[in-house]
Amino acid sequence: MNKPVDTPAAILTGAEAVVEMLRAHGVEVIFGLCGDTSLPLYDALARLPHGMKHVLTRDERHAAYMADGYARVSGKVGVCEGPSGGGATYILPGLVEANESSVPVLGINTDIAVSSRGRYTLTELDQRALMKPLTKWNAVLDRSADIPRVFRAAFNAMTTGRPGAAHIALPFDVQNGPVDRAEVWGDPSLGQYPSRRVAPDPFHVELAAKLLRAAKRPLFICGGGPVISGAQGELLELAERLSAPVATTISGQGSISEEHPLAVGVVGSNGGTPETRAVVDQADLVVFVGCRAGSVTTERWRHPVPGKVKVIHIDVDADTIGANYPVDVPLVADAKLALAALNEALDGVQRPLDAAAVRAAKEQKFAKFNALAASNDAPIKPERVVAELSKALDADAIVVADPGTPCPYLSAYYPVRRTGRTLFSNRAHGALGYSMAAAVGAHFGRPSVKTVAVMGDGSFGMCAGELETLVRYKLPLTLIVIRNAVYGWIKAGQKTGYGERYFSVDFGVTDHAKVAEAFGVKSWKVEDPAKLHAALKAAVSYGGPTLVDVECQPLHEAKAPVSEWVA
Ligand SMILES: Cc1ncc(C[n+]2csc(CCOP(=O)(O)OP(=O)(O)O)c2C)c(N)n1
Repeated sequence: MNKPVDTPAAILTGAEAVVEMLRAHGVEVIFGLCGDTSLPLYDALARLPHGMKHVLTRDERHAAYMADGYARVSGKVGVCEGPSGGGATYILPGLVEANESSVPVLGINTDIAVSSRGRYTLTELDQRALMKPLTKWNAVLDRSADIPRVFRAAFNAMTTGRPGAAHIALPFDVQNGPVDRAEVWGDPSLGQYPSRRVAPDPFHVELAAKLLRAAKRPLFICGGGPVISGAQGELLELAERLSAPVATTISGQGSISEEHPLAVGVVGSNGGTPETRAVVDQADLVVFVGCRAGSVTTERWRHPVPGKVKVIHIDVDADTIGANYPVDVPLVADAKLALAALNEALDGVQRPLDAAAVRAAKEQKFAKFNALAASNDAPIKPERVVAELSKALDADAIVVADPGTPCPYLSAYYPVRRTGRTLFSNRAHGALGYSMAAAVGAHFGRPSVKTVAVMGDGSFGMCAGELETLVRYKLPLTLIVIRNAVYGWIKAGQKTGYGERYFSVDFGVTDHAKVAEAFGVKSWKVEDPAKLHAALKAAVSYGGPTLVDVECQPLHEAKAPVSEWVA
């Protein structure tokens, strides 16, 4: 247990206790934005020798996205904070995304004083009701003495079972009230996830092993679970033992290196292709690992066909098992422990490696991609952007993709060469404008590698103000803006599903390089595909924030790996 820092007082203020509780759980960085109700908390952060870094943001949405990006790559809880009223409504989108994506993020909003409740006080808001349906765990503090217990409960909830977001509302007078210093303690192991692992029922392990032995063409479909659980080693051992292909969802990328002969890549309606779908359709047994088998992964529950394949479903969250597919064997467990148990049960099984079907699927998929990526057409094809970016970045670089063009293209074609979290996107709610802030957080979580955010111009419009933060902290991030002056994803939907009746989806051209330059970001504008490589190389090797504005083929005219449009 971490003891509080050595301050002489036996009684701390509530705000001091909050700082101590964060430190006791191993928190290193807090992303946030100030407000009137936060003054005691900020003062405690200013006075105490806690060693934590506070990153001042320009929007609470981005503070929460930063905490999310930080948590995704560091394996630690991300922390964000903001004031009452608008600070709470603005921080909310990031908490929802984190919660639904199984990312532990703690949101703290300060609040009006308990003594001011119900008196039409400026910024009064029912934070308990606001956050309850959207977080895994939340509380509004009514008295200072509860601070230690409430923070311990929040860290426990965030990092056990299925990880998720927690929210604490911290009223002004609660920050000033007394807390007994002896109560201020925490377990730093709860600051990481998963902090406690759940082992599978041996009975179900035996049943699963029996099915795996009997299966002719078993296939793994990995969601975010294996990466969250750090189960990559156990997954690889089992896949190689069975010579079974490993497909992933977008969140599951990093479960296996996509260079491995058994790695299929992404399957599903966003980022999947007809070739990867064919591998799914060939399976006679599917093992979903830390995967909800949702609409995108399964192309609306059509691939695999429910009832036509045997299913083993591994998930730490029992609710997901059997929600969409009839399940032959449920394994309610941490992915690492479940896969380790299966390896043990299958000890002695070692099938010869047969990766011919996976190799053929990948070759076919990438032959089509490479032809488009070699194109010298202007506006530049998205395939060319992805190909040039993969050449410009090291295998350990982190790439964050916004919805629109970036997500399907990067998840389908950017080669994830490492296990662990190196490419990610906000797949729970897919709100535009996520990647820039998430990349900031990812940089703080893993500062030794290059981090890049790829966004559409729609996303840029939703996050541009945060450029100032990148400049203030001199962050060596590279932002790539796919400029096409349209909400392309929606226009593509109008093209394929609504007889090309385009309505209210086009917007004006912005010179993103000039905007970024005005903030102090070194920028490039690229319209000629021949100049893209040099610009990307220069941008990623520069020591401060950079932006590359790329004029791109609009998504509705491109050959995007999105199954509804391909059909
Ligand atoms: C906050 C939010 N509002 C609306 C949407 C719906 N939406 C999904 S993709 C998309 C278009 C994205 O446009 P842009 O960022 O320019 O990328 P493009 O599709 O043109 O590549 C929209 C509006 C969303 N995902 N998030």
